Amino acid sequence: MKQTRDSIKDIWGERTPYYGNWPVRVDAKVDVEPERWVQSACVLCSNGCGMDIGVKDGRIVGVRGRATDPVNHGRLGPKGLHGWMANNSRDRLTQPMIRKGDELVAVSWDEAMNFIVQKSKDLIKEHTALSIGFYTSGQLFLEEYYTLGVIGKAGLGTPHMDGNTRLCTATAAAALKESFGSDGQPGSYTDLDYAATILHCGHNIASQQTVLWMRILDRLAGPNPPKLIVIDPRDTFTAQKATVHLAPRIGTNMAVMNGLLNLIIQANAINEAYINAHTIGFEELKHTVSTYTPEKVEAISGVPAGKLQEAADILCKTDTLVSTVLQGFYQSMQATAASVQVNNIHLIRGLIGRDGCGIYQMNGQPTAQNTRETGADGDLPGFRNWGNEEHIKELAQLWNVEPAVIPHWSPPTHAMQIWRYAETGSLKMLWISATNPAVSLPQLERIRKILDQKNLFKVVQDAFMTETAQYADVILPAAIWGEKTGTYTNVDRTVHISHKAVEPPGEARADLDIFLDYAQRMDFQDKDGAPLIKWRTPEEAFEAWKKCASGRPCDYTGLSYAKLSLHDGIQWPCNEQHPEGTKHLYKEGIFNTGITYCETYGHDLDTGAANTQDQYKLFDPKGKAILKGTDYQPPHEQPDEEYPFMLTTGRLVYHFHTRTKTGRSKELNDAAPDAFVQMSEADASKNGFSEGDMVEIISRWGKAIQPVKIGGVLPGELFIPFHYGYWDDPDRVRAANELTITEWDPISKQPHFKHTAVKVRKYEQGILDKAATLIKDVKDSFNS
Ligand SMILES: Nc1nc2c(c(=O)[nH]1)N[C@H]1C(S)=C(S)[C@@H](COP(=O)(O)OP(=O)(O)OC[C@H]3O[C@@H](n4cnc5c(=O)[nH]c(N)nc54)[C@H](O)[C@@H]3O)O[C@H]1N2
Ligand SMILES: Nc1nc2c(c(=O)[nH]1)N[C@H]1C(S)=C(S)[C@@H](COP(=O)(O)OP(=O)(O)OC[C@H]3O[C@@H](n4cnc5c(=O)[nH]c(N)nc54)[C@H](O)[C@@H]3O)O[C@H]1N2
Ligand code: SF4
Ligand SMILES: [Mo]
Repeated sequence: MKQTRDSIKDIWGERTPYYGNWPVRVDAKVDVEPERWVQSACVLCSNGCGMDIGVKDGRIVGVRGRATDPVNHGRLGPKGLHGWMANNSRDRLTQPMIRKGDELVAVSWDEAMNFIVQKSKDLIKEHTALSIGFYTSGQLFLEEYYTLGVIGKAGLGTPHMDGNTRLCTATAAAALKESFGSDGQPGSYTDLDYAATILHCGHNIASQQTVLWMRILDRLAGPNPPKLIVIDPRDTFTAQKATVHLAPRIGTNMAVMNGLLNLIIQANAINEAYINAHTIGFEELKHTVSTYTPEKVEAISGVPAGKLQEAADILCKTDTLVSTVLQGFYQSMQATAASVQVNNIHLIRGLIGRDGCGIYQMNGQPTAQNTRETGADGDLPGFRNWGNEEHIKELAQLWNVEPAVIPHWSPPTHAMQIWRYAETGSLKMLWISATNPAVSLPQLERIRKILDQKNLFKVVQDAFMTETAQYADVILPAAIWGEKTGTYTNVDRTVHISHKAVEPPGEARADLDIFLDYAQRMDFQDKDGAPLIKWRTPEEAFEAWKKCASGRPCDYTGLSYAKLSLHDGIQWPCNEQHPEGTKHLYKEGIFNTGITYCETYGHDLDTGAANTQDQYKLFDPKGKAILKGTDYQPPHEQPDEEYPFMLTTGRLVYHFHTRTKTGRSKELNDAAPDAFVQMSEADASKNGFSEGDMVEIISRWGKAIQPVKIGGVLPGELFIPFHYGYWDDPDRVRAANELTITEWDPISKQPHFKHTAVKVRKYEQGILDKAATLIKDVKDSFNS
């Protein structure tokens, strides 16, 4: 076995200190010497590191970073280096299955697809297409999402389509739309090469984007190192490197952000010329934040007034700034409102649209950007505005259908509402692709009940027998990364192509082929009676998408499979004006907020009430950015006498989500074999808990049993990683989401995974039933 380093022990590898030009370091791990290398990019987080897949005898045998790729300059992290092992796992799904009685029985593709088609037709006849919903992913390829989007919007005409991106980066999209008029990250990763200050908001980048963190570590080790501000209640790897670490109480981000903005404005560190020329709403914002003195912020958040001042001083003086925002903001109270305040810092200081100034309303999943661009999350493709009739007409023309077919009479149904419709019975068919809601949605007891309903027809399209697949009426075995060709876009808008390297196992098929097959069997037609979907291959799908994206912010018209295969990643918009792609959006200070171009007319930050086109007319920003603020609101569920702790949940460096991939790599799994509950030393000693003691954690929504891990969190707070479900340990109730609350942000509709009030007591064997409702027969799959 050859590897350039043991990335389990040495997560980030050796330093290559720099300022300006990040040196190359090629990381690799191969089991045996490959016969050939196939161009690809990693799919285990939104960083999108360029990598080659090593192939021998028709099997994946390793990976190496691509030295020339602008995203990673050859580097790979532990997940990237080890995650491919899952492809070769012997427990892959290899045949379609249909539930017959209590059994899932292997059937042919014909039988499975005909069954789904018959069911769809029956439902449409009896209940209209509004009885059919789709819950997809941030992990398919662009071509697959676009095809699915067209099926939903122009084939069936159902508004019930969303992705797990709702749990992930709905707030990224919402925050960008509220400030700049459309989705699309303003900056470029190269900003990190020059930035004097880096601000991480609720983002443990050291663990969750290890390669981007290597870039920052290399800057910290080089000349002119940046100052780092980290806002996270826990003492994370990221926080440990901070110049200033602000550790607010869980759920109090808004107060901290208002406090920072207030100090910047009070110090007159604002760029008045920029504000006047390129923004609207400054006076209101100033008024809103004016009462957030450091003392008030300290009272709300626990962040010492002096620390807030220290952070503000850095933000006042810096002439370049890169900010990243992620789940500590997106999955917490006032998610969109707080994330928008990060945009506001950049706008009022004029730190946007040039080298060294980037805002990352971060993505998490590798292809979440494409879910949003193509409309597979329910939005309209090409960042079009569902409230703008002209945008609907454009799509209708492109697809050659009547505008009325495209569901746009109300906002698209968000995932949490789709699950609610399934619960109440108006949704009768749910097609779940590339996501595992039986572990990743909040309040799992409720989700299991919904999935268990006999009158909900469930199609599950996955590569493994997940906790969710156990409930399926039909299982469709999917080919995954490495086994199919397609493109995807990372968080700094860099588009990569990933070529098929090996055949999928058994009869597993690419998601694109499955969706195309469904469209053909359903006989979806355009106005002229021709097939609605006119493409058969990934490349043809990409070409069709280019037409849809043309002239929109995410313009792909200058890209092609040939170009992407010749080059490394290229940043959209890439078109005639920008044939080599675009580093920075909004260079001239002109934003996508014009009334005919914008993706949204905006929302009230408190209630989430949406503006109509007429309301927008009253303040049409005509290309200026929108500064919006509001007051702090506490989380609805506060710790009290009965539930004295605030629980938060999140990730570990070695695992990806519900571990369907990383749990099948022996190295990654050995590095983090089980869940735990993290607790402060003070609380452990007060309650008489020692390291490793099994405790029962109880919320109003469910319970879980975990070993105690002491240190790293504030007193009164707990943390549980959410990766661990039941496929490899059906005997202990351990999923973090047994405990989480069902509520969401009023604008982005992203659930609040980051705060639930809980109590903890010593676990005594026998108090709890085993996870009886759960998986019974997935025992021997692990590490095979
Ligand atoms: N290793 C690994 N990497 C991943 C993933 C993975 O599963 N594993 N998943 C990918 C995906 S899809 C995503 S979305 C990203 C997520 O990446 P992150 O957002 O970095 O991950 P989380 O651990 O969910 O949350 C980040 C931090 O939020 C903090 N937090 C909790 N509550 C609050 C609060 O009230 N305020 C503030 N300021 N912070 C709070 C937590 O302490 C935690 O350290 O990671 C991506 N990368
Ligand atoms: N408590 C708590 N819950 C959370 C979070 C949290 O921080 N705390 N974070 C949330 C976030 S940000 C996210 S992104 C979600 C993630 O939650 P999920 O989406 O449920 O997590 P994954 O395990 O990534 O599930 C992806 C599934 O797709 C399958 N798959 C992979 N590639 C392919 C493919 O090419 N085709 C098909 N058909 N299937 C494929 C995998 O086998 C896997 O079963 O969890 C959310 N839930
Ligand atoms: S940082 Fe993300 S994309 Fe890069 S190797 Fe790690 S998991 Fe893969
Ligand atoms: Mo995510």
